[in-house]
Amino acid sequence: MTPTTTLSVPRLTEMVTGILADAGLSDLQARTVAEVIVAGERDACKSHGIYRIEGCLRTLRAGKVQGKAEPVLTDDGSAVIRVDARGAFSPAAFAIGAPVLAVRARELGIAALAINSCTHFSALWPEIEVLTDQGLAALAMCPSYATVAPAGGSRPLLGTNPLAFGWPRPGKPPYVFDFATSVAARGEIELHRRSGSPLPEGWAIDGDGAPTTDPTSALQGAMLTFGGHKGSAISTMIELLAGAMIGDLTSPEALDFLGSTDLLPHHGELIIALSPEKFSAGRPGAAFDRAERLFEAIVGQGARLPSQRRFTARARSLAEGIDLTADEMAGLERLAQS
Ligand code: NDP
Ligand code: PYC
Repeated sequence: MTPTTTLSVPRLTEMVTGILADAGLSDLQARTVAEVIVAGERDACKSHGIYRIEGCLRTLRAGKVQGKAEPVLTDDGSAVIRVDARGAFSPAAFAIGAPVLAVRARELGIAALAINSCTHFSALWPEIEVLTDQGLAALAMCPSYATVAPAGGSRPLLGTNPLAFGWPRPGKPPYVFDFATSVAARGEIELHRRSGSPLPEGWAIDGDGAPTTDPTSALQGAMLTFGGHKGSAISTMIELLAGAMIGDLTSPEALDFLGSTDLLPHHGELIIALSPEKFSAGRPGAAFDRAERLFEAIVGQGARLPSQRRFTARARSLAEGIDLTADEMAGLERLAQS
């Protein structure tokens, strides 16, 4: 059995924050990036956990993310709030924009936060949960860089473009889904490459456009969209709304800007918050009750709700700590000493 080290959530957060701060991130950026990375480990979402630290540091050394930048909020009192990340990592920009987004959504019923010019590598569900914790429904989406072929195509063009949604459940963990619009996140392909395991069929094509289960060929070729033309269209919508519409880079433009998929992508993000209270004219109880009946019917068929696996992992991590393999622990210690 692989030996493991168990770290508490606060201890891992302290280690990751220290690594990022020592590498030159501002206090806000180090703390907010560490929080999303540790949330990934805590909730057993390894594709966006501690393995991402090295990518953050590579991108910082390449000068493609601004570790000391302070994101700037622009609020004209309308439903559209903007944060210019000024090249910082996205979690710092979200931390500055989210409180205003929540207030505005409660006032108007719906509001959107457009984040521009950020380096974005994280899972979206931590942001969604900030909003569902305040009784709001929410959608979040962003482009990435060109690594995914459109359905019927054979070359990278779209990003892995994640889409996340959350619905607040009074007294219960929220209903949240969060997925790449490619068959799997690129982080999953990289984890398969590192562990030497083949990909499931249908995830990717090689540089010649032929199906492949070899992670290295997949990383050099293109990933496929989930659900064929349906995922391809949703991914394109994300390019339009969270790229072109908010005046930021689409995935092919983000790859041109960066010149490499070895670094973390730079682009924007769109987050939309909706108030069930406002949409139901001050009587959200019926909407919440009907939502619960729907969830019960889903679970009643033996299905599970998205994020239940995460919430189970989270409860275990908070009670017992996070297990890291010997390799992962050695990697963290190396980064902490370098
Ligand atoms: P998964 O396919 O692992 O999971 C997608 C969603 O489906 C999750 O909410 C998951 O819940 C849920 N789910 C999985 N299996 C079931 C099931 N049997 N029944 C019901 N629900 C289920 O996610 P991806 O690999 O597509 O994406 C992983 C992460 O990568 C996401 O958090 C995404 O934001 C991130 N990402 C970020 C990008 C970026 O540019 N920043 C780009 C691409 C991806 P559960 O977690 O509980 O299993
Ligand atoms: O896993 O596809 C991915 C990804 C791209 C950027 C951040 N995560």
